Amino acid sequence: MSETLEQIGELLQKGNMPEVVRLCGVAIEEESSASEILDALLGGMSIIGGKFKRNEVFVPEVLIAARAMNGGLEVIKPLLLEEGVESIGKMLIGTVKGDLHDIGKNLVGMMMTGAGFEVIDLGVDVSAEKFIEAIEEHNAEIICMSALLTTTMVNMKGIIEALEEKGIRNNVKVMIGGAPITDQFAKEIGADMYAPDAATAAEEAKKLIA
Ligand code: B1M
Repeated sequence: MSETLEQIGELLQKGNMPEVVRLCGVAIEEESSASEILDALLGGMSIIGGKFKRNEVFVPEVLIAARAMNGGLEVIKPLLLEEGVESIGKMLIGTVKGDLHDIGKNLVGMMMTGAGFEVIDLGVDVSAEKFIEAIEEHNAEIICMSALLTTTMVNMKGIIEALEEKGIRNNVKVMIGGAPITDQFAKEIGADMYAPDAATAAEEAKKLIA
């Protein structure tokens, strides 16, 4: 790993967003690939995640690290996206009600855009009502839900039930993901697809609408 990539991981852990953003630009100039820079960002975030779990750092530190991560992602976004790709389908993406984690969701959105989807990002804390309104407004073919908390993953089931009650469940494919989500859980709640990471999500989404 280059010195710049190492520094990116270290500065991300310190939550130094301006430097992470600057060094992502330097790494691009040094011809590091988008996936190498992404690995450096994710590596730093994973160390923070471990420290958070062990109570060595707390919410404020994690929050500023997350801001630095999102800043870095914005810099490499153009590299992750293929240029001039025609839309192959319309997709909604959001983190479910009660959940504010958006880094994984943003990454999935970028990979989906790169795969050729028109992605409408509903943000975080998205209710069933908001998903339904957006499906109707945008005539979306796929909805992608993200959840990072064991307490919010259950809300995915509620959203699928709301689609059924509204009579539109068969109009859309439902994909889910996030750290606590498993294939088994996806089957239990009646989702069409579970993806463990952003790259797989994009591959599976293409298959879903093929
Ligand atoms: Co939170 N947090 N957090 N947090 N946080 C976790 C998730 C936790 C595992 C940490 C821990 O204790 N070890 C834990 C959850 C425990 C549990 O539920 N079992 C936790 C907790 C407890 C909390 C709070 C409750 C803490 C508190 O307040 N006491 C609180 C909840 C707030 C809320 O949401 N209501 C909270 C708050 C926060 C911050 C705000 C500080 C911050 C989020 C900032 C932000 O997102 N803008 C934060 C962070 C950053 C984390 C950790 C450290 C990192 C998450 C992350 O971004 N990872 C996390 C620990 C960890 O995961 N190791 C943790 C990087 C990201 C790229 O991975 O999101 O998993 P991930 O996405 C992956 C895949 O999951 C997949 O693709 C991505 C990779 O390619 N994927 C999908 C994700 N969504 C998908 C959707 C798809 C497909 C794939 O659709 C098809």
